[in-house]
Amino acid sequence: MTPKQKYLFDLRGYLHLENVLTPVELRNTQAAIERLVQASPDELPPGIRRGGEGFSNGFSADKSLEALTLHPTTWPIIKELTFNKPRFNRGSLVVNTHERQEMTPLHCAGEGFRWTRRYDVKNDRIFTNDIVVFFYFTDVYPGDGGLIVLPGSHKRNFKRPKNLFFPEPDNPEAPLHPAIVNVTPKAGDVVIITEMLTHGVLVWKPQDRDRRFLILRYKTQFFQDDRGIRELFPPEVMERLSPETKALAAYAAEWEEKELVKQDNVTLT
Ligand SMILES: O=C(O)CCC(=O)C(=O)O
Ligand SMILES: [Fe+2]
Repeated sequence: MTPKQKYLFDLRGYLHLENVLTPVELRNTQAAIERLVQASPDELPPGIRRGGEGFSNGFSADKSLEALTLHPTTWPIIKELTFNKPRFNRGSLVVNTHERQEMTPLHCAGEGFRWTRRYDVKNDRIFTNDIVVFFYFTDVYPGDGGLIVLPGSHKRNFKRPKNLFFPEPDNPEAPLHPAIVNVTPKAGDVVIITEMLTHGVLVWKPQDRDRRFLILRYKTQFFQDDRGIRELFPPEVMERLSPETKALAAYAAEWEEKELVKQDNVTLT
């Protein structure tokens, strides 16, 4: 990470990177997503299901999307934040429309009884074991809705008082609390957060445009949650992943170093 990125990520808990995708990457990914959106349920690639507002395992629908798990701009950052021990563990594609009328309340990792999610700075280096990378394929403008974050909250030390930020939870017109930021990425931009950051989602207001983005989640390679170390993706999905993506998604012990992390530019084979 550049000194500026490091400073801002540590200060705020997220980074908004502009114009990460090249015009060709953007065209190919947008076309792949449009094909998914137009597909009938039996035309979806095996292991991908439409549900709620998107497609589970949508990252595996096309190589242009799968390649984003190791994108040359985000990959070095993921390696740095995990101390070179990354594991990709989920990749859903979201198509967020005005039809969904309720907001996603503010939430974050580490708020409950679990102490397994971390954000630390050691020896001038940031460590976090729960990273979310959002690749955007459509534009978000101020007032549209979408992702909101509470900058700095990844370093909170106290429980968030109930209703502090949304005293009128049912009023979508209520002004945002001044501590909350609505992130407005454009197509081709990337937002990286530590899941320790308090965030939520405002109702999507435009009726003529939707919000399309990929959610790529990364943990440390030795992180154990409910799903433990077993396979993260259905066999039909695993089958079509490139060896590099499989390596990225593989469990490994804390002392091991994946071959993959020695490279900054990984091409899917
Ligand atoms: O819809 C969004 O922008 C954020 C979704 C979310 O909260 C998450 O993926 O952790
Ligand atoms: Fe979230």
